Amino acid sequence: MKIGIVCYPTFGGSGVVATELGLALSKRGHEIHFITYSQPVRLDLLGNNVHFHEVTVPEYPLFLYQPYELALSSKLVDMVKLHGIEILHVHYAIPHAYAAYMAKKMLQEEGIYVPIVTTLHGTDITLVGSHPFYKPAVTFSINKSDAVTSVSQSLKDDTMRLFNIKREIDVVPNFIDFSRHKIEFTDCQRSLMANDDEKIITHISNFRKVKQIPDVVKIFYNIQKQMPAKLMMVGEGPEKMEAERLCEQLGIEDKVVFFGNSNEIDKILCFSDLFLLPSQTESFGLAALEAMASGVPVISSNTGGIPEVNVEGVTGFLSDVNDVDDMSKNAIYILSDDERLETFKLNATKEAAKFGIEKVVPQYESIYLRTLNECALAK
Ligand code: GMT
Repeated sequence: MKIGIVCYPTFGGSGVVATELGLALSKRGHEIHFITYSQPVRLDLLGNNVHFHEVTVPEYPLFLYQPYELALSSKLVDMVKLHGIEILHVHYAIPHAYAAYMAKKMLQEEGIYVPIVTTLHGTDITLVGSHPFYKPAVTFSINKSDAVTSVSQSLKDDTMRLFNIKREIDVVPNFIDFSRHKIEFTDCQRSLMANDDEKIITHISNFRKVKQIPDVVKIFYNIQKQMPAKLMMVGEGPEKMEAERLCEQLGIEDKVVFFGNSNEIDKILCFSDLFLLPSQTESFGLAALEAMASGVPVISSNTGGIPEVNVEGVTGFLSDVNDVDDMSKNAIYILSDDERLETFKLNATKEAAKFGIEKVVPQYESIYLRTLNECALAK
């Protein structure tokens, strides 16, 4: 199949999922066209079957807001015509599903029929999409997609609850490509980051409010009172400066490393003992799954789709949002006994194996085929 993939090219989970899916599909012989405003951060393999088409938005001073949707839908029309793309898979409803629908309508005028598969990732539904300013357009775009998938059952339920949805939603979970996720070196270089007796706690996110960054710092503060420990804070975002300030206030700044965005997540997770994800809401928690795939147990909130990934008492523990005391207590419980920590690490690896990409890619392929068939019949 010739598949066009639209996504955010940034470090966010939806872009990562879209990129890894596209690369996996290309390895299975499909021709993949990424159409987005810059090369996706995890797209390092431009091969025969993988193409990247940049969407540029010409600046015009009349516009307070430059019209990205317009540029994207025009680019989609051009790329479908130029490369014979058969199906468009858009990740994150806003504004991708909306722009794809416009492209589809423009193409129809020329007798070209390209179905749209929309994957909902979370904040496009739970935080941003349900805002009254966006809701009618998001509802419309979901209902007009030819197939809709969500990354967890919880996100599907949220979508049904928050919007007037008149179509089926397939749940296709996020995944790990273990061939890309393997640790390619034997020495994790742990000694560069911490002494042997120190436990390494890690948090990776886009440092937005929804991630409850102050809770990450407070949980770590409680842990390091009980045992020698270091905190690795990976990512960039609006809450980062405040977190640095909080570390100083608590007098733990020499125990916390702020990495910024990193393409070396595997290396950081390789030397981590515990992962913290105390988010307010999280439709899936790809970062937690990536941690588990590296054998890192997870202390998280019990919100959204996280319970579909982190298994209570097996791969880690889940607490109510904001319950810093409970999360600290659970973290200390796991870390304070080396044998127990080892068991949680093994469990995390085992559980993550259930989310191997080889189980998920065929699900998307069959959704593409089903959609193409349905659309051919409806023509
Ligand atoms: O976590 C973020 O804020 C980034 C966001 C995104 O759209 O890139 O992540 C969402 O999609 C990920 C991939 O499907 C999910 O694993 C995250 O749970 C989800 N984030 C939220 O729901 C807050």
